[in-house]
Amino acid sequence: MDHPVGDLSTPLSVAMREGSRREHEQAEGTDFVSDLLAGRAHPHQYAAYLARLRDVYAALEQAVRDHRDDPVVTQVYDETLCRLDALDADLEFWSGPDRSTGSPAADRYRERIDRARRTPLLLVAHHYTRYLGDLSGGRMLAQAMRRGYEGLDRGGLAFYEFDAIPKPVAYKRAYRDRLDGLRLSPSQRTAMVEEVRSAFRLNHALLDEVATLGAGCVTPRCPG
Ligand code: 1FH
Repeated sequence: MDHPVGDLSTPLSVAMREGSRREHEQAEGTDFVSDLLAGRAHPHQYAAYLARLRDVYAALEQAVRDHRDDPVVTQVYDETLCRLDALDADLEFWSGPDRSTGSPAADRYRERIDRARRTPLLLVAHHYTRYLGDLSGGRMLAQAMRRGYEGLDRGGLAFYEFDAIPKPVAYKRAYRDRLDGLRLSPSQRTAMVEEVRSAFRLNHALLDEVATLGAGCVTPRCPG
């Protein structure tokens, strides 16, 4: 069935998913993701990925917290989703204390999130893109990484563990229901879907940036 984004009879959650399907496929198909799924990405690359995510989540989680009383943001706000502590634990495992990023892709992503503070509705687009992704594909990624890398039974995958959310499928369903309960104008819906698409593209650019860091590195165990 076709679900035009501006059509008010299409549930918002469907418009967001369908409207970003292509961007999702493109982000999922990046070299870094294939390398990670195959256990080929260098651990330093994964550390660089985590460091970038740390920048992004620091901005996202602070923005959402600052706007948690906004009538729209309050619908998705959930402190148990917060990933900053998990990212710090994983960074410790993969890279030690060096957290410097100097990443143009992470900077652009952060700037976009900070811009959305002016229209808190759009913070929900960023919230949706990251956390529903972490509760979906993120778990598959963790499974593949457990097969592809040694020592992950001792840590390193905290980012994908949501202790307070034992049933991610039910959580995602309830989350989508809350999105669908929002009363948005057609232009707000369009803006929301566009922000989701843009969030996916920013993730894609971030993944591509990490992929370039692996160039010239033949084996996951190579030094440096
Ligand atoms: Fe995803 N994702 N995703 N995903 N994803 C699914 C749903 C969402 C992968 C598979 C799936 C990213 C990455 C990967 C979202 C965002 C992002 C579903 C459907 C699958 C199968 C689950 C369902 O039906 O409930 C795989 C595999 C990935 C890489 C290994 C990245 C790009 C996320 C964006 C930042 C979102 C928002 C959804 C929810 C859609 C909905 O509305 O239901 C990924 C790529 C992860 C690179 C890490 C690294």
